[in-house]
Amino acid sequence: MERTLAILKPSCIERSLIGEIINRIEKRGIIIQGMKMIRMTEEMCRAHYSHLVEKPFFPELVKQMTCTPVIVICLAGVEVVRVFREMTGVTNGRNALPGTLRGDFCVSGQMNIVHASDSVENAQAEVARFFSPEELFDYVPENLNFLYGAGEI
Ligand code: IDP
Ligand code: MG
Repeated sequence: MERTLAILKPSCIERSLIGEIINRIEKRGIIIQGMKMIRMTEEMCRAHYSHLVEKPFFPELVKQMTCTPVIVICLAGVEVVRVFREMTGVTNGRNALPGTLRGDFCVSGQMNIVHASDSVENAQAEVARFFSPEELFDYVPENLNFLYGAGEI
């Protein structure tokens, strides 16, 4: 099984969508192995969004990501990096397909409510950046045999 990182951004917190997003994650059958509320700092934004630090909008991005606490969630499942990324939808909520989190709950490229890791390599680094090993729970849900068929895991 893989792990990936979800962040419920300030635009999710402020719009009272925490329950909606977690509900969708649970209903899909994705396993939650860690979850907490934190306040991101500029330093954390620089590490998390290192590919964007030179962009003109980066100061605005820091402002957006630090204006309220966020909820970070470690998700687990077979191919969960791709599954959750596709479930999140493309960056700009106005282009995201209906049925995706961004396509159903936002209309912005900036206030796009959820972060999803974009590759297995980045997912591993992001989970390790936001969670210590003691904060992650590698438990086996009772319904695992109904989430996946024989040989899928
Ligand atoms: P992603 O969140 O879909 O992976 P990235 O390109 O990694 O997209 O960008 C990270 C975040 O930075 C986006 O989710 C969005 O909040 C913000 N962002 C991306 N492009 C722009 C832009 O052109 N203007 C302002 N904010 C942006
Ligand atoms: Mg990204």
